[in-house]
Amino acid sequence: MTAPLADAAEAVLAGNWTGESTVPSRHQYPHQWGWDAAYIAIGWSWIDAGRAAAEIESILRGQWPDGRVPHIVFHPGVPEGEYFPGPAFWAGGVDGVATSGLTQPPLHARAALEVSRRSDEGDAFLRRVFGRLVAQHDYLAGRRNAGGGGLAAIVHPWESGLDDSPAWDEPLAAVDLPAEGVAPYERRDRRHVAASERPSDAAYDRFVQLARVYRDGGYADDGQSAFLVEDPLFNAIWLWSTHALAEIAGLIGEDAGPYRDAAVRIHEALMTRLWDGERFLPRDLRTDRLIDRRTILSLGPLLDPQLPEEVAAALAAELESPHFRGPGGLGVASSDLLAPTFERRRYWRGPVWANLNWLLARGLRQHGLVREAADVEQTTLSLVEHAGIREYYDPVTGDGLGAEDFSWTAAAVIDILRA
Ligand code: 9WN
Repeated sequence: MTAPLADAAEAVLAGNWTGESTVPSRHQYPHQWGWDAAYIAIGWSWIDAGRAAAEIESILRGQWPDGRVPHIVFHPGVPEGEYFPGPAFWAGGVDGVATSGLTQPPLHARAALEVSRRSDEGDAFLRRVFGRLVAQHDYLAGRRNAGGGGLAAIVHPWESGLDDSPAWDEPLAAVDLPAEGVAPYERRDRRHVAASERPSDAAYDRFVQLARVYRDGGYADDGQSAFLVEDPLFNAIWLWSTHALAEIAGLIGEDAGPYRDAAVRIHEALMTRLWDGERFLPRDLRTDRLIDRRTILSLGPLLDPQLPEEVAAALAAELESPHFRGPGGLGVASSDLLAPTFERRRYWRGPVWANLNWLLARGLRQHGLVREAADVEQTTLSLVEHAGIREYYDPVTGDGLGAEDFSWTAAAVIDILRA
């Protein structure tokens, strides 16, 4: 693949670097985000290992005493009005670092391991972050085990990272809104991106209401959230990171046993709680039923190295099917191309995302599905080359959508080209 693409990707990361960490995109998301930081650190690791380590240590600076790694660490210099909901809304944080109170997919241990491989610091970086990563995993295992079966539950669609996935339509519809209506708020997300590419107002009302209720309850993980879901992608990422934690422990002379055991437990819970015999589906803990929607979330367990071979093969076949791969062979769609909920241009309701394609390629390769992995990577690179380093892409035309100069897309490109 071409040098100009690599140069452009490096320029995006450099342009989004703030001195301490990297914003997802300058205008749309002017703070540091939870799982973005992990992808971005892996991208930086090929160019500047110091910045890669700083990226991870910056997001971990926002970690709460209970272990949660927040989904946003706010930059103090950015005015409140630049992003909604900003620091004043969340009223959260630690040691002078303002943060949100939600979390996001825990990709950080995996990123830390990858960063350490290209760092001159030897094990010193891993030693600095190990305790914090363990605390993050303990938080998920302890405070988020709402279903009691050993998986982590998310309490808000923003925690999935796939905010308005059709998988969340049903559980979101069941969220009660106040009789007098949701207290007024101002969306800021459509100043730089077309409304047709962003979630609906109805979805936003529920996002805001859920976040307010969680905040007003002191961010207590008491199992009372009106939205309470076990997400296969979130849990698969947690599992993938748990394997990384075991590896990190081994590298720095800590006991890897607890993390190996935890990985076995999460793997078994994924299989017993979210596999329906045909596909992985999110479990709605409010109804204790699986949510029967085909979305990219279901393909996430490819990241589980212990997945039985026939299950991995079923996921790979689903990924290659017309539900996820358009006739033009463009990347993997975020949700079923053939379903009535499919929307080509709207956020997580259909578009192709480079970070998810990157994750799936890693998962496929882990199961020896090398041709399939290379195909996903190559189509991702072509999309980006054709349409620019955007937040997401139309799976039918390949048009670039959402924010411009997007950091995790740049990071995915860099890792695919270099790895
Ligand atoms: C809310 C930063 C984040 C990503 C999420 C993506 C989007 C935020 C928003 O942007 O979410 O967290 O305002 O839409 O859905 O996955 O981490 O890139």
